[in-house]
Amino acid sequence: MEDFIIDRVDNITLLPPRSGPADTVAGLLSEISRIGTDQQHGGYWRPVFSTAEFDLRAWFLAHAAKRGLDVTTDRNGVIWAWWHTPDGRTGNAVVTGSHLDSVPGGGAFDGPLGVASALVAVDILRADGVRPERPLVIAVFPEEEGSRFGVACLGTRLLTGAIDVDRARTLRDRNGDTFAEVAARSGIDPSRLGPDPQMLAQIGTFIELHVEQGRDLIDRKQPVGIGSSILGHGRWRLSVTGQGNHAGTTLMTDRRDPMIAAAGIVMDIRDTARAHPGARATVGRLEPVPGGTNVIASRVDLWLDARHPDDEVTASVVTTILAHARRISAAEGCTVELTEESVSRTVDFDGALRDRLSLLLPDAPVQHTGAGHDAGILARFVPTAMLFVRNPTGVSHSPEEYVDDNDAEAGARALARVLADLLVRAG
Ligand code: HGY
Ligand code: MN
Ligand code: MN
Repeated sequence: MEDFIIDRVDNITLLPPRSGPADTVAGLLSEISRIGTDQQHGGYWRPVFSTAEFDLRAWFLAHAAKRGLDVTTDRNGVIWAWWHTPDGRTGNAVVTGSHLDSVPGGGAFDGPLGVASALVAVDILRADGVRPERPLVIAVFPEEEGSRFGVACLGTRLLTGAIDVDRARTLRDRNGDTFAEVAARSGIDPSRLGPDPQMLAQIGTFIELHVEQGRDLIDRKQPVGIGSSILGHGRWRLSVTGQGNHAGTTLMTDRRDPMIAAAGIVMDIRDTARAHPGARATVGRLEPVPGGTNVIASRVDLWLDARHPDDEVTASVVTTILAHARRISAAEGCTVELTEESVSRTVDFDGALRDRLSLLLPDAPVQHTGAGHDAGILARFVPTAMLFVRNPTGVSHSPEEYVDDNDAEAGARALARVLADLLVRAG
């Protein structure tokens, strides 16, 4: 496994690890609570390879070092923090972890809860005298949200070969910078991006703990749940093209306004999703070009997020939306193009592993999730499971996302329980 350390920590203030009493999940999260606050939207904005995410990487590196974990950052920017076995074997590792990047206006827990809980779980295992017979690795995966470069779980897709590397290199952020350019500025050699079969082969089991996204555990009066499946989901860009013009000199009868067509398409997306039971479709991002107050847009880009348990239905929803979008656009003298940006098929987690977790955590309900996760990508390659921690609001991708301190600690204890079983029992 080739690796290198991103040596950018020198120009980032390393948060001194807390000395004194054992870390708690709530305490770790409070340490990073000031990093990457989103002044514009509230909540957090921690795009991959931004200063905020680098500060979070530095925070994690400091806590991994404090625990004597052997840390490497690989060719794709994934951080691997190893608790080696006494004989230093590397295969059949138990890996846990999550992501530190966020959506714009994101909550405090989506991603960081899994990373902080992994650090505390290591502390619990050590305090309990667990002597791992398999390596334990905490992983931090970059660009899980896909909120900078548009592809969800970009880090785990690169690791596993689930994305064409040339396509990954040419993905652009909102400034027009490519992933290759930003990676190079971040100390990553773009020519080395891509699958890491040696590292993937070392992963025996992956367990991701994550804040619950949606309302379930609060109603079932349980602090922790076990994942059964991830809803298939995808992202498509619709580009509606019309005639840019002057807002004051263009009569209403002389317009080919893509904003009007886009408005009709957004409403139709809602109606089409409603017509497919179980489907979810969202337009959370819409960008007029050029975006002037006194300018009729020449083009409007809007992004569709569509999801359904049955991948065929998701495809049918998108096909229907495109057919309607073409009709709506034509009625406004406009045209529309659809571009697929990121698709993740529905994933069922490993049944035997899920059942093993249910035996270890008999009170934990088994629940599906409508949110995507790196666990969804890795599940195709290694036995994978998820733990969810109660979110009383059920709200996520918003500052209202919440986990109370006691549940956060309960999550870390549940994770430690699962890891202890996996670390000392083969398989
Ligand atoms: O979009 C999702 O489902 C996940 O939060 N990345
Ligand atoms: Mn997440
Ligand atoms: Mn998320």
